[in-house]
Amino acid sequence: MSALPHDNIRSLSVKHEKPSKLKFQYGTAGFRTLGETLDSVLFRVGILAALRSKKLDGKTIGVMVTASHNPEPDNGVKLVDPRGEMLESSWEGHATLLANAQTTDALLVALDEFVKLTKIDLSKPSRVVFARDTRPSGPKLVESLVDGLEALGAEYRDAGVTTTPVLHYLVRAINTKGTKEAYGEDTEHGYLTKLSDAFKKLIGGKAAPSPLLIDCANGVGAPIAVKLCEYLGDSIPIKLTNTAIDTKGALNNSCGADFVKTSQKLPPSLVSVLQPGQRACSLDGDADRLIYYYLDDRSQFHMLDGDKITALVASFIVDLVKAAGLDEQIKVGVVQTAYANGSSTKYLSERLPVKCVPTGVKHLHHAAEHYHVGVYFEANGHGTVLFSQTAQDQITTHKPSTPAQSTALNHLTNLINLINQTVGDALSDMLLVEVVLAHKSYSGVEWDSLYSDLPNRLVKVVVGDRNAFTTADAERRLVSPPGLQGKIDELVRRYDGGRSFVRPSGTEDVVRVYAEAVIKSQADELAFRVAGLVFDEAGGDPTQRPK
Ligand code: G16
Repeated sequence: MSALPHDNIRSLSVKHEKPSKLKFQYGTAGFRTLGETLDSVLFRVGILAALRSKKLDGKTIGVMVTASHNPEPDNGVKLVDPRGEMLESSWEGHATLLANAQTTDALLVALDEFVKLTKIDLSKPSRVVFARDTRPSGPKLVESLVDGLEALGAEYRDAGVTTTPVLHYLVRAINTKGTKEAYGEDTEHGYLTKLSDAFKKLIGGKAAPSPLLIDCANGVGAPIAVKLCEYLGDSIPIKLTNTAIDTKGALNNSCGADFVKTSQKLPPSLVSVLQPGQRACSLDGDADRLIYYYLDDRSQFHMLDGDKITALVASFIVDLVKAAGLDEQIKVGVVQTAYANGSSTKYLSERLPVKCVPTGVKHLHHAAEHYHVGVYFEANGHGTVLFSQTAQDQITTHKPSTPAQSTALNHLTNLINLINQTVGDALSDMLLVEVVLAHKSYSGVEWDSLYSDLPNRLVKVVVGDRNAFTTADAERRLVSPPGLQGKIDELVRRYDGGRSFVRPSGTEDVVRVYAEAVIKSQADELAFRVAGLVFDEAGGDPTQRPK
């Protein structure tokens, strides 16, 4: 094929016309908005995925249909590159451009220009694997996606209803099949086997863990967690809750990782279920985020978020690397965002190199690749650990000189298999946390006491145009609107231990405000005062002013 099949694209594109007036944007996690408006976007993403595969010589590209932690009526779509990582950022702008071509004619012109600009050889094959979460709008959107794939004659595989991390795993497994970097069998069974086998080896010989309660956010994590429990057998007692994937309106509703992290409290459905001292965790709607928590003896809620997971996991890996006799060769580093609690950054920086990057797993992932072992978690519980090829080679070839070194090397090898290195994976991360807790004989209390979080508050501000807010210095400072950062600085100075920043969301049409201070009431006050500044600057409706 030396030119795009215009007739084919045209005949299918007319079934998927772009709604006039709507503007779409490929943001932090792909396109994300009300599911009922996304038909044309999915069709065009199908075409784009096929072209991405052609550009990469027929490698398999992933497409995930999900809106993750967002409310049930939302939906979204993101592309996954061949190694299971997020779409290369230079293609995000192209995706936005194609999604906004108003007519089929305009789309064809934009596609021709795009193929020319990016020098895509249209004679190459194209292969795509896709999946969706449990949202009611999913099946229809997948049909639109398939039309886009068929418009370009792509080969495709439907991975069905599964989690975002499983889809990322499949992409990597398909593309590495039969190579020395083979990632595992390219099926859900392969994924579950890989994780559960590694877990059983790591937990072997340790005291049986106490029961863990998992809040599945009434999302796609539920059916996959049910299957995972079968593979885990009696290696860990797990009780699943919020598994109602067929109940309308239940998804992410007063449950799930985002609810817990943002409201800093138990999902109401767990209040009469969770016992003091018992560990629990929440997944989000597509099971790529994880937040732990427990109630103390006085039934006080304690949250163990992405920062606490970083502290726990990074120190465990550092200790293993040392015990294996590889501490000269393998350096462990951490990546965070501005949302990381100030106490966590202090705790980690005293022990390891720490880098701060803008929000979005893609930024953290790329930064983590610069370490031998890179541990990254956003405070919202989205993250993983990357072992570079150099580190993996050191671990497999190092000759242990003592039994202790040999054990540590085995543990590191099993960790590499346990951790889904393609992207944040709530279920894999949950198993990782359980391994560390078992090895350290920690309950939630000991884990929590690694450092004390500074009180903090996150506030959303609805503004007319979130793109009027631009940032620098890993989102820690506002560049525009001009003058606003100065006013924020002035406010922050009045609060003991005060810190605050403002950034436009990449997944919702809002501006986010984060604040922390030594005292909870002060963190709340600072957040609302900064939110007020943002609101006034954006000229919002006075009745909607954040209070
Ligand atoms: C997505 C991204 C995360 C990001 C989150 C919130 O998460 O993958 O990296 O932290 O959105 O982003 P924002 O503040 O820009 O809206 P998920 O779990 O929704 O895919």
